[in-house]
Amino acid sequence: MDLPSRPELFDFHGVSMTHYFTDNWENIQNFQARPDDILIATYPKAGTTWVSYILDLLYFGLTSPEIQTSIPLHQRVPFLEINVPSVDSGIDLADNLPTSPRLIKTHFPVQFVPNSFWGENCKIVYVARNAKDNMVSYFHFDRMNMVEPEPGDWSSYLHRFMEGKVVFGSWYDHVNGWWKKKQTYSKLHYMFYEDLIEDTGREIDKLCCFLGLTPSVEKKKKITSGVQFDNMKKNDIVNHSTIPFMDFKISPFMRKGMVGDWKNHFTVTQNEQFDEDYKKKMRDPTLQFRTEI
Ligand code: PPS
Repeated sequence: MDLPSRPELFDFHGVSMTHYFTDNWENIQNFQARPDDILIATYPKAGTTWVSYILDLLYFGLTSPEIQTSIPLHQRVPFLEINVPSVDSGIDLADNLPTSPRLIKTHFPVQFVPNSFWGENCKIVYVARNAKDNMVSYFHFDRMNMVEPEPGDWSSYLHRFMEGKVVFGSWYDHVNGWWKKKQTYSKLHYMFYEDLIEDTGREIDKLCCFLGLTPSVEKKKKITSGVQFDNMKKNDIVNHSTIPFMDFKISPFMRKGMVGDWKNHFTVTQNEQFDEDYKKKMRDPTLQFRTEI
């Protein structure tokens, strides 16, 4: 199979994007959401797969265990805007999903979300991760994922990340844009990767409360254990090992799964520059991230 080539970044309605996520723009914008669809929205590398698997198990874990062990998660929770040769497009997968509800993933900044999700008043789960760990994870992902632009070296990557010159644009705009949306759209549950690490069970409880689910204690225990990093890492159905354009020899998808790995990457000077810039961009005191727990 011919592997897709690394794309160039370009400005798309004010957001850095690649053609793999914009080629299908018209179809994506015209996507017809259903009232019970659940959208999982994140900046890339914030914990999308983790929360997707939690929701997948909450809704379908007991009813269709055979599917849980045969169809990869990325096909059961389609990535709405992806359109890469030789794999099913997100739109096609979503349109053909037999499940109810449909769980759908997006990395779009809030202003790119197709109108029908708002019109149908769909539930949305947004996951955010602190900028430093998010960037480290994204850097390693861009090294191993052949449909991402070449990341270059760490130092140049760090500066491009700060300028929003990575796919799906500025982390700062993304997390703030969705946070602002939460103030006016009540069906949005905004959660943090660091909270999930700190207490997965507590965050699953909050999710269930938002979704109106009441799993048994037994089921909740099983899910909490199944979604721990080590279990997901060895689970081929969720660890992305079947995706042809990812090179796990360069870096695994389930890489470290921790808070604070940024300390192994940032120099003291880089950290100071980053913090200085962060203060200027993150002016809303109600949105706070933890870079260690
Ligand atoms: S993607 O490509 O945008 O969908 O990636 P995404 O799933 O959002 O993020 C991948 C990072 O999430 C980590 N991850 C987890 N951490 C802790 N526990 C669990 N269960 C878990 N599942 C996924 C994954 O390891 C990536 O982070 P890094 O820091 O690179 O390890």
